[in-house]
Amino acid sequence: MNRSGASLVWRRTGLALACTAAVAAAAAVTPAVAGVANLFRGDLADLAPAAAGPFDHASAQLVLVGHGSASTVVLLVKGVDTAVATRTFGAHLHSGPCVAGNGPAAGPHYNHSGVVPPVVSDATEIWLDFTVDDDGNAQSVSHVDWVPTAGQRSVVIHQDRTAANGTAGPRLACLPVEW
Ligand SMILES: [Cu+2]
Repeated sequence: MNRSGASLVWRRTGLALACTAAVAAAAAVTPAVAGVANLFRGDLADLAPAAAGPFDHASAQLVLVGHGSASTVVLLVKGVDTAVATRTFGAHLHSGPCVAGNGPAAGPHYNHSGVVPPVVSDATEIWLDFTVDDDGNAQSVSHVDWVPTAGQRSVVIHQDRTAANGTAGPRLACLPVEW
């Protein structure tokens, strides 16, 4: 009887571990599960290597939180050249990968509208424009009522703030966002 009981406890523990592993695996492939957060961090890749730029020594982290069918996305940038303090830069989630020296590789903005041509706005795309402070740091938050699908994606930082039509000038740097 004791041995049977011990066996049952072991089995339950094993099941609990298996469940934990399954949840961790699900979190790695999709943020669509309520309360799941994906974190991406690292040095920014240079998309304009021909000239020195304000993000050449900067790093960033992106937190992508899926809650139900909505997402909250937080971008933190640090190490920006303080010569550009108070300036606002455009930043967006792009559908393609972050490849140093290759701005076009990031592709277009990730767009959720599902129509051609896409409806472009801060509700159909994840826009993360930020203003650099006196210490070379910046942060921004976007909230959308949908969840981006997994893939090799990136956050691209542009030279200008984002215009109403979604344009923001040349691509300066990017952060890989792949899950
Ligand atoms: Cu962009």
